[in-house]
Amino acid sequence: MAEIKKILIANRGEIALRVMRTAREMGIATVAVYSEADREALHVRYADEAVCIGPPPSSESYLRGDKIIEAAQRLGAGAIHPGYGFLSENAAFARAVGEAGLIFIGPSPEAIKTMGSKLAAKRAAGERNIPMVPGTDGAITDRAVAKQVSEQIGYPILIKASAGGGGKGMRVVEKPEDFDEQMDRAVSEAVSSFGDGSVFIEKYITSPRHIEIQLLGDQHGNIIHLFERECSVQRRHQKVVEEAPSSVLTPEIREAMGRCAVEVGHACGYYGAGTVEFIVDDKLDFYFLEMNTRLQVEHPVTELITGVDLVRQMIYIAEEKPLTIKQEDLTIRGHAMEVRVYAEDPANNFLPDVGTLQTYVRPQGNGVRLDDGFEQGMAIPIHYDPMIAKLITYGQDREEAIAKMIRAIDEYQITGVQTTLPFGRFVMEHEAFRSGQFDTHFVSKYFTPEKLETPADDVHLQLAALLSARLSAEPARPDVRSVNLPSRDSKWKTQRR
Ligand code: MV4
Repeated sequence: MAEIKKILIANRGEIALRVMRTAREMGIATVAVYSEADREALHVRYADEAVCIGPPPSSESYLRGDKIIEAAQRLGAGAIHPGYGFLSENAAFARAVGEAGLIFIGPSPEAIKTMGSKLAAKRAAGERNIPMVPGTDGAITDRAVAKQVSEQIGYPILIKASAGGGGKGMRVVEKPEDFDEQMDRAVSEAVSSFGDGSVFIEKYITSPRHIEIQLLGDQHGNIIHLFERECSVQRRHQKVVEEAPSSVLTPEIREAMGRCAVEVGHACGYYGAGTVEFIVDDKLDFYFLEMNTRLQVEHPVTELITGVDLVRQMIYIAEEKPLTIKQEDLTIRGHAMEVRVYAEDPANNFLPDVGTLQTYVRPQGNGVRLDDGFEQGMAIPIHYDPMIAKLITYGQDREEAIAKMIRAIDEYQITGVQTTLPFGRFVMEHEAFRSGQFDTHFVSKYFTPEKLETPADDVHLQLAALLSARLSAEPARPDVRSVNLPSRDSKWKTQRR
């Protein structure tokens, strides 16, 4: 068994901080790496030591595995945690870390590689009786055969790139006449995006829910699941709201999905934290889609309903310790909700809106967790993902988690950049969301910018009221309440710059 005493975190922003916090709780020293754009970043300040690894572009910094490994060796960090994104699902990096005599806090390079190919993942799962969407067994080599298979499956069908991810390289074909055109597009997109033109066909499930199962596996062959997360509310394959548990699963289906997910894990000798992604149709039939071999953005909702610190478990697993959590000991307690806060303008087609956080006041209180990486006055760099924070709430049940989310969104004050907070509030207030009757089309079906409460007039009225109150008031008596806390019907959540 290898004891980890110092971890280098090969990431930035909220996830770098998230990992460092657990490391610190465990008495493990932390090393941050950062680009020239992140000199002042919180993850750099929080870490025990920090190393600049290059210019702002990711390709010259956070994606430079060689520099990161060298930094770990130089500072005596025995292990590297990759977070999500960047190098987290790069099998060559995981291998290089091991070859440098360091511990990669994550799965084996082989498991990363297998699951990085959707076809290889389906092949591995296919040997274990996991339900899968009807489709071709392997990559399409003969177009005539592929067309025939599509007729058998029944239109609409979906062409997917084996190397694809995040919805890239996916093409819906509604009718046989469109087959050739869409196939050409899918292949050329797969080649240009992934350098691999392998595509396969599946029946298109028209209104699915996206439900994923969290796994933990140790290096001794034990794998457990930590129930599901529902991630159906997404926009152009970018998740916006996640929750646990899902409001549609019955205990029986939950258990069946959990067992299937564990089987998928065994199929590739999985260890570390991983997520098995399913789609669920309107009859609650579920189908395995793919596996993500990293800690996911939305992992906190699982932590809140299970009480398990997933990062702590990842570190134990990397130290070759056997899992001490037994499947039968795990239960779901309460309900957790997560809203991703992006520096994007939901009133303007979610255009990225970088700038400086002029005001940044965090929500607090019972049942609120905020994972972020910024402070008031900081600029959001243009070089990286525009996610500012994850706002997570926990309640005894779904209604309570939603109520806390709305309250927390209203307390959260951000000015200087537009954010997706008003959009998160729109989702929380929507009848389809509240009733649990939604699928992956929720956003395109229900959202238009006019749905946002953007009473610019109200803001002006409020400012005018505030100003006149100030002007007529006795010489500056600090009135903390009017400055920092929203009134019940405050509309400052949608405040414009
Ligand atoms: C599907 C599907 C319908 N039928 N596969 C999108 C991303 C990738 N992980 C898989 N995706 C889908 N695969 C079949 N056979 C619909 C989607 C899909 C989707 C899935 C999960 C969450 C959001 C989605 C949005 C659009 C399409």
